Amino acid sequence: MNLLSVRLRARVIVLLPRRMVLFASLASLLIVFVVIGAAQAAPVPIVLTGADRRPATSLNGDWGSIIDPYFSGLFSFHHEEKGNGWFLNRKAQPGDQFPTEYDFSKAPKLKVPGDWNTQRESLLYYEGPVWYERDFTYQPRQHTHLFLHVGAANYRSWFWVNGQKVCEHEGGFTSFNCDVTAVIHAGANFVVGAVDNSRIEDGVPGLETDWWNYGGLTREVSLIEVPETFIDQYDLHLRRGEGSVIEGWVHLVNGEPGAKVEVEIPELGARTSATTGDGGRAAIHFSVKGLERWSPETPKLYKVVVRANQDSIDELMGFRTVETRGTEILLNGKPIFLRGVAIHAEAPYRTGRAYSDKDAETLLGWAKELGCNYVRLAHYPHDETMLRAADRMGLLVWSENPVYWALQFDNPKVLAKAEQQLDEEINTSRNHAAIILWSMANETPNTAVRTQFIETLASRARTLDPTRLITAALLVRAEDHTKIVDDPLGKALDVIGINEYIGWYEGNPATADVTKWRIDYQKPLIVSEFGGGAKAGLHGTEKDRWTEEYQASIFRHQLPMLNQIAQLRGMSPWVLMDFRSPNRPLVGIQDEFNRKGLISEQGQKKQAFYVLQKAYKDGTIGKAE
Ligand code: GCB
Repeated sequence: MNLLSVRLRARVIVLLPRRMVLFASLASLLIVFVVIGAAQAAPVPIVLTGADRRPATSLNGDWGSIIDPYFSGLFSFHHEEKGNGWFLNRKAQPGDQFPTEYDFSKAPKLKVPGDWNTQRESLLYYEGPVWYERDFTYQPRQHTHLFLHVGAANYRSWFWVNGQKVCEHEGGFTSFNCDVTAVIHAGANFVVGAVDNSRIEDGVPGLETDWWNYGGLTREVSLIEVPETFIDQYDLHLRRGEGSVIEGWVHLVNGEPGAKVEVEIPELGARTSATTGDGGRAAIHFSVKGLERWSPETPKLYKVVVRANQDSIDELMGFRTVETRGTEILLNGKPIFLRGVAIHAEAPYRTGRAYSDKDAETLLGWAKELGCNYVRLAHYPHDETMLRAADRMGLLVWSENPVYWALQFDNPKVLAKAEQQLDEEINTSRNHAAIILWSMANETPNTAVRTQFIETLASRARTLDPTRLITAALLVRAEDHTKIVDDPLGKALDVIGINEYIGWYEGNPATADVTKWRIDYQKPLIVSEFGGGAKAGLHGTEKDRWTEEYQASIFRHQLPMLNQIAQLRGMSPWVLMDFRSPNRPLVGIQDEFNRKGLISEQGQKKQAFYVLQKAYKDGTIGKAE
């Protein structure tokens, strides 16, 4: 606000009666706040589809790190946002009139990608802000846009380049891109990020989860350069009901309406072009001959080139259709049974947040060994590496929004956060053939406000992507020995997911033998969780909890029970591998790991692994129709 406008307002106020003066002053105060707020509002990061397919300058590696539990690097002693926070990356100068109480160049390093909890013993339980700094050199080229690409920062993050704020982001499991074009210099540059993994009441997820709250820059960070006019998002998929029509759209930023967009699949000799409309979007629709459809048995991927103006992206994509018919799930028009397992993004052997190709190949390799054609990637969007591996290895995927347990379902801010994360999840990963299901939520309380909240998400997901199926993992209620699936949220879903723990949290393994099921929806059903805990190497009788025998017995009793559910079309027992959770402190058994894994975090297979493997390989579990 400039001085002139302040003086003008002062003169107007002199001419007003007293009550109105008060009102005018309040209003002007409001204006001041709004103006200051607007000046400080951080630029909103954008979503790039197929970001990992673009040439990039990696910013992975060692970053200087400062642990800042009181967030004093950003907030003053009166909790005002500082103008001279640690994002300035100051170096103390002789004769300075004030002390500089931090120095990134002397600070210990943290590796990116990587959670901080498993990199430094003192940070295992840390929840709060941590500062990251990295120097880099760059030679910007004219007529380009440059983005700071962040694969994931759990949970809130703020970024500055050369001291200038470039973005803020909330949500720990989706990638985002901050426009840094205006702030990069030729030569030496630096980026500072503050990442805060504090759990917050109005977060998504909220305060309680059953996984470790790994903080930090848990996925890759890079600089992505694109031309001035560039493709930010695109969607290409096989049209339902046809084996030879590919359709979708390509969206161009900064293009003139009527700009030409091209899509080419060289191996099929197929090529099409289209022009963008007012919103920058070009509709794609073309026929291809000789397309081999993607499936778990034949996970065929094609190189697909998307071009517009000076921009071009080389994608690697599979083409398949998915739909439901009554209580069946059809893949490429044929009924399929989903032999699955649930997986957390926990790194095998070293623990911590998974991020590498090797992590993904180990986890998905175990799923293949188990006989799976499907995996539930719980409880949040996993990284591109995992999705690319699933595409390559032929594993269908349930991808999940972190709407987990209890959120503030009556808070519109929380809905906006869930919507934002859902948008990011879909817009970044919509071209993976492996993903067939978008899951809206896990085990949420059955209340009207919750149902409305998730229905809103479901219809948003359908609008964003009408080509996939919508699901959620519901809770089940019981009347005597009958399990009843009648959660009203089921109405909004294409496929019903349910979690149940017969033999672990209720009854004993044999309780499954006398359990009947009543499912009030004539839709396909996936048992998205069942299982129980066992410590690898601990043996005893089938009656001794925590032994491999007890866990195996749960599976032996569950499988025949589940087989009797007429509309059962898939399952993903909980869980492939043991994972860290602070809710699991039992000494000598859990030691802060959820032990429901079929495999320990050190790769030891438990007996239950082989029980399930046999059922999957013999085909004694599940019917496709
Ligand atoms: C559940 C949750 C999952 C937990 C699991 C357990 O129902 O969906 O996140 O880890 O139970 O082990 O209790």
